[in-house]
Amino acid sequence: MSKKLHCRTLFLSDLHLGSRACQAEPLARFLKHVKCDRLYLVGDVLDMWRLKQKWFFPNDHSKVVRRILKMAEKGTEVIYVPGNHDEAARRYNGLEFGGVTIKLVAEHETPDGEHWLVCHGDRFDLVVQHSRMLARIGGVAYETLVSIDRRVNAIRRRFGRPHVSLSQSIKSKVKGACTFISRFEEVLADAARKDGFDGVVCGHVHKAEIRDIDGVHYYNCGDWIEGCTALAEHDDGRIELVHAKAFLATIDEHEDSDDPDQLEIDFEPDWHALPLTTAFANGLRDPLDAAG
Ligand SMILES: [Mn+2]
Repeated sequence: MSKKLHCRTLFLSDLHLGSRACQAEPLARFLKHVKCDRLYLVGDVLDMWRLKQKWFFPNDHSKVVRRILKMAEKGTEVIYVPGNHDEAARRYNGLEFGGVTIKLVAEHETPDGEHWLVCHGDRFDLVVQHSRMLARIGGVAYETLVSIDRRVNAIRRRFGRPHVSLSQSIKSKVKGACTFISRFEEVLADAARKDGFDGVVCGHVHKAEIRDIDGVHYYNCGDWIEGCTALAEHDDGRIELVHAKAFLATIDEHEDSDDPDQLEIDFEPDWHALPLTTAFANGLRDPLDAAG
């Protein structure tokens, strides 16, 4: 028997299916090893921004969609809360298809009777888009920049040019990005508190987090571009941040072999998946648009 993660609720966000940056292969493998009563997809499931530029939906990405629909078929309640990259799905608020329900925002009730707001979080995005990119530039990148800086300035000196500090300007922007994320967290927790919630579950900033902010629980699912994380709520209400790659590494690789036959049986094509993703990608041109 292969090992499975059994939990009451699983929260995933920022899958970015349809983007080359999405780590769909570990995601599909992870979902194969999860059993949960409820699954929240907390936005940016499909990267329609990328798909609109160029259609990219390889097999691993389809496997994720099929996996989710399979979970729904087997009794998992799937709630899809769209984000900004898949906001076209927002117009289908309240719609249910193949066991997946679309909701602009959701409310989760814990075993202890707490109520948590579940939303992607982009509505609270206070600063411009590139903050997120800057947030990924960490200390290592900074060190590299410093060394580039040195070499650039050595050359500039030789030509009698004044000193420029690339690292200095980048560093101040990285600091700004960190401030942006902590502000995002605070603003979200504050909004949840004002609406009478005990906690908030979100995504968007690609930074997994479990923390309490002035008495409100703040949970961020992270992402599947870099972090590959998920939030699991256990039956006793305990919340755990699951690092999927570490989790997968503990699974018996023999059980989870890449034998194509096994994969084929497990990921038997479900053609519901095809019109679904196509409909989402073409969301803006959907006939339902006309109805408003
Ligand atoms: Mn987002």
